[in-house]
Amino acid sequence: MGPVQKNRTLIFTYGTLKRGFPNHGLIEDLMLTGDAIFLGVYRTVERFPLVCGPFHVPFLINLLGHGDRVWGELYDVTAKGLERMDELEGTSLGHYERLPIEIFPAEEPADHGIEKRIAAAVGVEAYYAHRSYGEELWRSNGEKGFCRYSEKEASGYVRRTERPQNISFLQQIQLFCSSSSSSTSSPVAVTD
Ligand code: PCA
Repeated sequence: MGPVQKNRTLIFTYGTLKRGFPNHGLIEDLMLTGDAIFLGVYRTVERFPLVCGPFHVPFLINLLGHGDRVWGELYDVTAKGLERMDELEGTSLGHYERLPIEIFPAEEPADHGIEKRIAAAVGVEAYYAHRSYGEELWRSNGEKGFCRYSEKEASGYVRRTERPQNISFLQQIQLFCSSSSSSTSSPVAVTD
């Protein structure tokens, strides 16, 4: 293992980026060039809602104290790796927002230099549901979450390329929220 480098960010992944899940290919690509390093299985110190939205896409919601301590995987990524991940998560489009999170090792860390890596990193961050819809998404899931995005949750996942192209991701989220919450009126029609 080479020296711990600066300008790296630790990313806690909890959804489709994890090993065995549909977007892990991106991390695999990044690992080939040293732009991502797997550090181990971690859990959040605090409880957070973890829910599924449209297409079984997982969302961690920034509502501390609700839900469970969430399980995920920690990666050390370079600036280049981070850029690719931000792009996938649509941070500039308001899909997810990358914010700090506190975590602890749930298993023996994969990397023994972990303390040094944590010290050298800019911070540990995760991709949360954007604040513009996070709370609403939590409510429309009946305020029920899970502690781990597992095969069961992921089994209905629809890849971006296979989703309807005539409606944006944020519109899909709105549609999901309005059709699954009992308190609101009928869902918005998305016909042309
Ligand atoms: N990808 C990111 C955020 C949600 C998702 O599916 C992750 O796995 O952490």
